[in-house]
Amino acid sequence: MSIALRSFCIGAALAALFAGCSGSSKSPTDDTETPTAGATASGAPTDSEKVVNVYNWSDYIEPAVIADFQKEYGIKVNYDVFDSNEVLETKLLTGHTNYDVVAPSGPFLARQIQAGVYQKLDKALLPNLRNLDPQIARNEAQYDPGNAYSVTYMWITSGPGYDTAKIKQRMPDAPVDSWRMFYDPTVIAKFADCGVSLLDAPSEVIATVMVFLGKDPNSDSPTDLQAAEKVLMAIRPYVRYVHSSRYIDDLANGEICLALGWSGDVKQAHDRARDAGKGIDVAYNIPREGGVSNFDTLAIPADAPHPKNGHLFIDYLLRPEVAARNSNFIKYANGDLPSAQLSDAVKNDPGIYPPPQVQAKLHPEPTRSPEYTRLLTRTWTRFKTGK
Ligand code: SPD
Repeated sequence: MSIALRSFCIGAALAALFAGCSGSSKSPTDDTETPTAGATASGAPTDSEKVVNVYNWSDYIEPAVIADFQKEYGIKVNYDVFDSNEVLETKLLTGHTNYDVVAPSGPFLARQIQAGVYQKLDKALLPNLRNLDPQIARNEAQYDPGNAYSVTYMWITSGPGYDTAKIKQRMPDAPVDSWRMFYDPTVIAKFADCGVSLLDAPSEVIATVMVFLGKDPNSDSPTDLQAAEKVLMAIRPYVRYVHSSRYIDDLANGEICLALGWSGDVKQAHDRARDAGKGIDVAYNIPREGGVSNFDTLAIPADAPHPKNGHLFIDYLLRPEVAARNSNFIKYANGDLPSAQLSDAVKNDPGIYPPPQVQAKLHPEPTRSPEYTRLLTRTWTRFKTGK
């Protein structure tokens, strides 16, 4: 989709959101739900159509987990992926997505709940809620009070992902654990030739620029936003592209040497590079200045055609062994209490499960107001187009 068209869609969707599109356009499940026609061996109800439609972030599940759910329950999983909250939000606000389970990040979840996009979870259908880490659930409740509409799937940070050899070659004392890697023009300029990418996640990236500037990442001041835009425009000439999933393979293959990426995605790039055996080593750091953290959640749209199957799928993902398999594979911290099946390598990786002193320096990504979002969208378009 072109930037212009995407901006229009987001603008239209946000206009609907903040005009209160929740009312009549979001039909409750009652009028689309198929009658209960079955139950699992343990008695959990299923929908009559043996299908569940899932829309999740790309590179965010162990593929065999999907296959195993299908085998166990005889329910077919139609699995689509996205790599941007804005894309998910546009679809949800348009309605009739046909999805039963979606994975919005916390700040987006919060405003989508306000817009009436989701149905409350039926907690009786989610016995594996008992496995959730209560502290994580409390933290996520800032976006979903009472955890009424969502569960935490994974939680994440963002920071520099880099090819250790190429960075060292160009700058032996590179500040690899600092936002200066991106936002100091004299530093990023050194890596322009080997390729730098940034996430296409305006709200989160702006929050990281605020951290770099020593400003409040929650700031909704237009003056602060202008200061952040100035930083971004100054580094634009050194950024090869702005994209939220392409960098995984590009880092692994040596197509780029530095990416502002999400923790687990960079770790996956590390694994892919190792498996390719071409001698590329990819590393990830949470910047010492502090960073931005986020929750990706699982929720059920109000008009989901198979809400019982949706609950069953969410409950399955909350099983300790399934959550651990996913984290071991995708390298993100899950919302469960650490279980025996979580590998030591993942559990002890400070880039995946940051120690308390690092967590103390993480700022949860804020939920943006409509006014701020409009300004931010304009800033972001100027940044992406370089004009
Ligand atoms: N490949 C999975 C990436 C998940 C990223 N979640 C988005 C967080 C938004 N702040």
